[in-house]
Amino acid sequence: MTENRANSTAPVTAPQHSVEGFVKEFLRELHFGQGVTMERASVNDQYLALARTVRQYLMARWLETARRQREAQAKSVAYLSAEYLLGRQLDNALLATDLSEIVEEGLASLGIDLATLRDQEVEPGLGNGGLGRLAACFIDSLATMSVPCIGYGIRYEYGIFRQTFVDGFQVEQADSWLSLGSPWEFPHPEAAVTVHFGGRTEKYDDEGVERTRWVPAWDVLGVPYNYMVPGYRNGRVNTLRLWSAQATNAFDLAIFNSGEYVDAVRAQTFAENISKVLYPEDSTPQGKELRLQQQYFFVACSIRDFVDNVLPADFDLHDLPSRIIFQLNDTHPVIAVPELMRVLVDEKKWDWDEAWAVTQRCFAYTCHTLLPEALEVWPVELLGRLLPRHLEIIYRINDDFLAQVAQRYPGDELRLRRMSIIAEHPERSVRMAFLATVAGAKVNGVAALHSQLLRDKVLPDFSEFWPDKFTNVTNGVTPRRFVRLANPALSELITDAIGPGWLTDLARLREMEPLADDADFREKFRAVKAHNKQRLNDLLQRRDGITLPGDAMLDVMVKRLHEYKRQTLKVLHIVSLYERIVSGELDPTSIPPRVFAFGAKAAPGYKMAKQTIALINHVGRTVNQDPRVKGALTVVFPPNYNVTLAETLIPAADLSEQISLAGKEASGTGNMKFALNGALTIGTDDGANVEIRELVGDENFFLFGLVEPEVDALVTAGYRPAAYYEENPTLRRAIDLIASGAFADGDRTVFEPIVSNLLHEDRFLVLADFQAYVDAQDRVDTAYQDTEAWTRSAILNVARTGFFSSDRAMWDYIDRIWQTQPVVAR
Ligand code: CRA
Repeated sequence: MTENRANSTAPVTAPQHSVEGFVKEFLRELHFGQGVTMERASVNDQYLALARTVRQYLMARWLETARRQREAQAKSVAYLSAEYLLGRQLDNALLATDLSEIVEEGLASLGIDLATLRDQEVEPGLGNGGLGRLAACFIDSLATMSVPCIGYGIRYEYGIFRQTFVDGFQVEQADSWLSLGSPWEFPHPEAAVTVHFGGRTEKYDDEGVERTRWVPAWDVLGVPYNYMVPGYRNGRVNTLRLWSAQATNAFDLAIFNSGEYVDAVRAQTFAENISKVLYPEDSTPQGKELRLQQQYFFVACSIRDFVDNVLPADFDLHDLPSRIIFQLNDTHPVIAVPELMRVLVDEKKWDWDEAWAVTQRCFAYTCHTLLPEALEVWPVELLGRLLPRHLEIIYRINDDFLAQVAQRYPGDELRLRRMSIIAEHPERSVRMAFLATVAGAKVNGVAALHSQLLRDKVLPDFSEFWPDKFTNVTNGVTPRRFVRLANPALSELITDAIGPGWLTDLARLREMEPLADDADFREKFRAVKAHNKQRLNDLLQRRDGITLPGDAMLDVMVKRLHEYKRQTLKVLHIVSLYERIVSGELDPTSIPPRVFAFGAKAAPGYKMAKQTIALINHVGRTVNQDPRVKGALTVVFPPNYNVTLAETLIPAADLSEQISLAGKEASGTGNMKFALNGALTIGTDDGANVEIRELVGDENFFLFGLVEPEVDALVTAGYRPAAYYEENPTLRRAIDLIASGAFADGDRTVFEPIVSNLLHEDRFLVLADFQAYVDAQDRVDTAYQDTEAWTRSAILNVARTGFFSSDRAMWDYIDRIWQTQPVVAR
């Protein structure tokens, strides 16, 4: 071995873990990476240099993790998700490397304020809401648990839109999160993968065996961008690999050769459109062709990557299930199933049955919804045009599956039609959830109630056919980001009380339970809340010019705007309080002052949701300006709710609003974040609320509303919302006030669609639950006035909700679905 070669295998080492070590590297990054001097450096230069410096501390661990992984040949989880709602990276990296203090001190010695640089980071908003944030929590947990995982997804050039308000109405702006530089990503253009689309299939004779090949019409390149996923102080750094679409040379050349230079450049844009923008619909897919292109694009790249690059060159693919489990995050990546079949049958020339046996063991499917409109279906016409070979494979999978069903239930035609992966009406289409269920080794829902309803209501024939395939894993959230980083004051209080072990073993929060009865501790707990409210106030002032009244209950509803989540019910409550005060029925000094805080984005094409946003803003404007309710009721709605805002808003909350119609919210994860940060929940018997209430106890939770079987019965019997309006004067006066135009400068037309929807349709039973909700809110008011008892409940919420750590969720996946093992350092 030559001298040079020997050097090239020298271990990669991190910069010194000291203030001097950090400052030296930081200045080097500033000078040689950014090409500026300290005197000339902008805040952005400083931020980029800082990010690159912190990255260096993780690099050795990252390379070492990859080496260890190759050596151990352990089974990996490949998490396939169209969304990762990561949130800011800098703080998380500082926490993982335990560098916060060093960096703060080092920067201060150079006259730089760490907080200012933190604020410079634009969060990667590559997801819509719960599903994308869940994926981000899961990869954080797996890294922290030393479980091999590679996250696969799409590097959208534009993430979730930036929301602004114009006259109270939502206006969307493009989220160009990459425009100031992207120091956390590592592009590898040399490792690009080709993905095919369109064309036709043809049969050919392969030494006496008839085979099929796909003759595609066009290609794009998938360029991998790697991101570090650091475990919490355990020396492990997993990888998130997001794919970016680029035009292939061949694609360009064909057009270049025809002399159409400008068209060729335009064609490039066509290919690159695939990863251009995240679809902004949260659980209501629009069935757009480009979306199917996105889905196929990223799973084709990911399977190719795993088979060709992650596995050793001589790997026998028959052993694939011992090395990988592809976890399908909802149906978005399900086209991976026919893609793996295509690779095995067409490219590797396996028999169908042999390929199917392996494929079936390589996939598992998580369903995240119960809403029928959220279950993806792709028209056969579209799928066949874009992916003709995959459509054939899906047909074959369906034929074989239906043959099995027919064998078990001879003559049951109706059942066959119900269970077919191909739906015939309203147009011939592929039911992706059925395909995922047929192919997946396991199918899970995301909360106990959801998994039950999934079996009983959404996929009953399938759960009868394969009872053992179905399981539950209740969602969780990462305590590193949502407690430690979001709530440093509470974290310190907890660590002082029970030591630091809770951060990686959240069930240990239980040890705090006795402290709920300790007056001294309660006092400290309240001081933490007050501090967090102050911090929120500072942020909102800086960000939006909003000032919160001091010393009010903070009642928060943050989540995507969707009718089933019932922001309208919350608005009706506020309007009703306002109306009762203004009409003299309610003495404003008899209730504790409240701030109602909202955060919500509406899908740009979702009219009712956008109207609701406008209604909240208009009600807010009226209420906040009216001297008769001043001090008692305040409404705030900061625009552009995102992970970064959540991190300051949630720790300040007293009351968490989780008021979806029972049976509609699969799980919720915001509900968990609030409870863990010491807010009490007012909620329906829905999603993970059920489990939160079981754990914290009825007396520490404000339950209201119809339960799922009651909802079902009411709808079946014929629900008539107007009856509630007619019979309940409080409700009637609130609705009438909205209808009168009182919140729209007298214009009765502006909110007419909301009013008439409530009175004549009300799909989500807002009016049916109104009185129960108002009564529960009265109980909240009473409870809040007993400060000591309220604090006790808040502490018990924290102490009893350790179950909702995403670490626990990951152990459940490992145990019930993946059968993987952590890989520990030797
Ligand atoms: N919209 C559910 O509605 C759930 C998350 C994560 C959702 C939430 O109740 O907490 O998933 N469903 O499991 C979804 O995206 C496609 O379906 C969500 O985020």
